[in-house]
Amino acid sequence: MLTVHHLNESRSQRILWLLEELGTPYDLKIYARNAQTRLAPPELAAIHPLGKSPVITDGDVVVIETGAIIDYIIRRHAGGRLQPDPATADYDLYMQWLHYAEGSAMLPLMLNMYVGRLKEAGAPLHPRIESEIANHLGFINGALKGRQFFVGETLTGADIAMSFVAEVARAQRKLADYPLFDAWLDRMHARPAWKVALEKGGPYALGQ
Ligand SMILES: N[C@@H](CCC(=O)N[C@@H](CS)C(=O)NCC(=O)O)C(=O)O
Repeated sequence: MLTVHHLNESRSQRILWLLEELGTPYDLKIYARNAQTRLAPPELAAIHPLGKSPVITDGDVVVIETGAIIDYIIRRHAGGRLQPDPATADYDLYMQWLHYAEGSAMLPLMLNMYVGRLKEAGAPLHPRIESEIANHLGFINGALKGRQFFVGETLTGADIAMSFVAEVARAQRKLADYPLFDAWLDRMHARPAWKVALEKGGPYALGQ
């Protein structure tokens, strides 16, 4: 049985959403962040030495990293549902979004969060951080022109991977200038599986 080791208010919410969309059975273990530091509790490091979430276990197999987990679940537990046919160009685009979400898009948003904690001391870094955020959100918004989903005509793991980017951008009040990405997030929030995943994993409260 697949087990999702879920940290409250975190990226692992995406994995719950994926599993609810697929209707794949899973066990859920919830870990609570330290209220002061927001770090994961030490019990998570017993699952994987990084002590981060998401992490899944499947028998003896331990998988970390959102994109790899989405790929693993879709290949091993879903018969390839929620991804394009690997022989198609859509699959190449799908892989791009799966890697891009954490590999590129999250970096300036995370920098904004951490540098924001420096208050005035961080001021010299903000112009560069803001221009990088605008670069990425502009690219993402443009990619959604004329589309309901990131790839093809239906939901894929790419939408699931990209959801945390949208959540954090919205929490940082960055989405107003990117209406296609903003509206896409509203559409994802309206999905029944999203709502079930939120009930199980608990709401996001990602303010800085
Ligand atoms: N790129 C990784 C990031 C994992 C990550 O940093 N997770 C955060 C939650 S959003 C975490 O576990 N933070 C708690 C900690 O660092 O102690 C992924 O997407 O899986």
